[in-house]
Amino acid sequence: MGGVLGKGESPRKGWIPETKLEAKMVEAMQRRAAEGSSMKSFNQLILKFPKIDESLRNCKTIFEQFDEDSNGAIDPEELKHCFHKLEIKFAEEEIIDLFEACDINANMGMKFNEFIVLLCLVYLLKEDPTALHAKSKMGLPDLEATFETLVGAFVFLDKNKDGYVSKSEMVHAINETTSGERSSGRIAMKRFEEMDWDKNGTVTFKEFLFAFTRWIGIDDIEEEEMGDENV
Ligand SMILES: [Ca+2]
Ligand SMILES: [Ca+2]
Ligand SMILES: [Ca+2]
Repeated sequence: MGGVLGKGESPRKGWIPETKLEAKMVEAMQRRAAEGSSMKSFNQLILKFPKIDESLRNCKTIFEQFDEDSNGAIDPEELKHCFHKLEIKFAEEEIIDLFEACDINANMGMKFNEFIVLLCLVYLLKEDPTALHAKSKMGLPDLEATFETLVGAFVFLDKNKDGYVSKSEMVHAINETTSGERSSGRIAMKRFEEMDWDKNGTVTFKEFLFAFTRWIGIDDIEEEEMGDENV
């Protein structure tokens, strides 16, 4: 079957990021992709699920600690305190951009899964070599190792290293893993559709992370949104 991407092709060079934050994310991801990924197969990622799951769940105490009024969500003020305590030196504008990007139901509160996605994006963005805060540690070594795995997984999927995962890249990754089983194409499609939240045909790192929190079951998204699945 055709349509599988070779490593050298880059048909999406001209893809235009929708926001400034997305542009930064894509840039950071392209930089990381140039360094390569230690991930060799999709199975390797799946094998790491339990460890990632455990590490992210442990993050709940951090979440609760920063949810100062204990209302189950982190608001922009609480997030600023959080960045301050973790010594993440982002400009106020950057913090607000991140907040809005991750607050997917737009109620000005970070739920646990949104908070995790946000921290992971921070992890990716803070390695910007031009930034003063480069190489600063978040002081969360266990979590950072997990974020590194997630970045590595995305880099593995993004064969043409443009900072996005396309449908054909997803098919390619799954095919590599399952060595041509009949159902693998369908599995790849399903996984891709689960990830491509805004249905624009391409998956950003943020979308990948949200899908991931759903796969391991730590999302707080209302069930209605996931309803009437066509199996
Ligand atoms: Ca709160
Ligand atoms: Ca790509
Ligand atoms: Ca998308």
